[in-house]
Amino acid sequence: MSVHAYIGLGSNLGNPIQQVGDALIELNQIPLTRLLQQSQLYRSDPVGPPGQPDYVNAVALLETALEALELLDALQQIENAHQRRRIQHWGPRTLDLDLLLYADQQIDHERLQVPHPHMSEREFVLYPLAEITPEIKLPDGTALQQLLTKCPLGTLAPVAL
Ligand code: 5RY
Ligand code: CA
Ligand code: CA
Repeated sequence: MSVHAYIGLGSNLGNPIQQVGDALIELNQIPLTRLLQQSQLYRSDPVGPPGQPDYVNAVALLETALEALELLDALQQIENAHQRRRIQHWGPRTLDLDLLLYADQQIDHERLQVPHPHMSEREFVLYPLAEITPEIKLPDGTALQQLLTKCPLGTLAPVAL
């Protein structure tokens, strides 16, 4: 049985455009998984600790036969292959892969919370997600379009390639 899963990608170190571009290819190479859709790449100011470089973000839609925790393991392997180092909480990173949505499941596990706990307030998640699946609802029934009305674009803008 395959399900749809949405992944948030982010990078603000070591050529972020390339990190995110490479990660999209690597998502498609996860076992029992294929990349169905990807958003444009977006640039935005960092949310969190000040003094970080700008972020590049995107959202991908996967079809996968992996369980949610198996998919999480695969995402963390890709982060590790990108030399991700955990120095500062919410600090700069070469690659961050967040499991945003998995089927219509709500998951509260010590390693994984789905939907991603902060996705409803983050313009760098909601706008790329709307590009792929504008009509989506979260597992609690909230429409993405409803969340977007409360989430200004801020500094988010498509990356000029
Ligand atoms: C808030 C705090 C920390 C939101 C808040 C983080 C990204 C957060 C980022 C990213 C952009 C972080 C996590 N309130 N800023 N800041 N893109 N990740 N633009 O992917 F997201 S650190
Ligand atoms: Ca993360
Ligand atoms: Ca994140």
